[in-house]
Amino acid sequence: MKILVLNGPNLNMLGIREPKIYGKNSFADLLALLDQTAREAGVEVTQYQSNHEGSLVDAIQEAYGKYDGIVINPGAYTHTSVAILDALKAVSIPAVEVHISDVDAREPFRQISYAGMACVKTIKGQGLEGYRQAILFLKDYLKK
Ligand code: CA2
Repeated sequence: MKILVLNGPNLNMLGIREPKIYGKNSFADLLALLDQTAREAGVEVTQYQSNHEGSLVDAIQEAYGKYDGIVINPGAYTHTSVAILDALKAVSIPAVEVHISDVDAREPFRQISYAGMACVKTIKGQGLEGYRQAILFLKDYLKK
């Protein structure tokens, strides 16, 4: 089972600022957690981070026929990108949306998610642990 984890803009800056919102863990810690989860769950996990909307759209398109599931944290593009929503719909790969923070408890503009409209599940406010939950959920979902 092959899962693609996509991270959007600024997520590579994790741990550098705003620890009250995003926690103290770094992006390197997230990559380590993904590796550990992949080993434990017996699934293949590939991670890609980009600050560019089009690169994320390209990555989703390139996943077609190669990956069984997608975990996506589109960062700020969550709240703006119809292009990412359309790409997820186009490839029709089961996707889980992850947000480290509880977006529902923040500014009103963070309460709209375009990408989430094409996802089978959204996990928010669980910190980096949300990525682990998303991979385990997809493993189970894809088996059914
Ligand atoms: O909670 C999440 O995971 C978000 O997707 C994170 C995005 C934010 O725009 C979304 O509304 C919710 C931000 C990515 C990280 O931004 C940083 C900002 C300052 C320091 C480090 C990272």
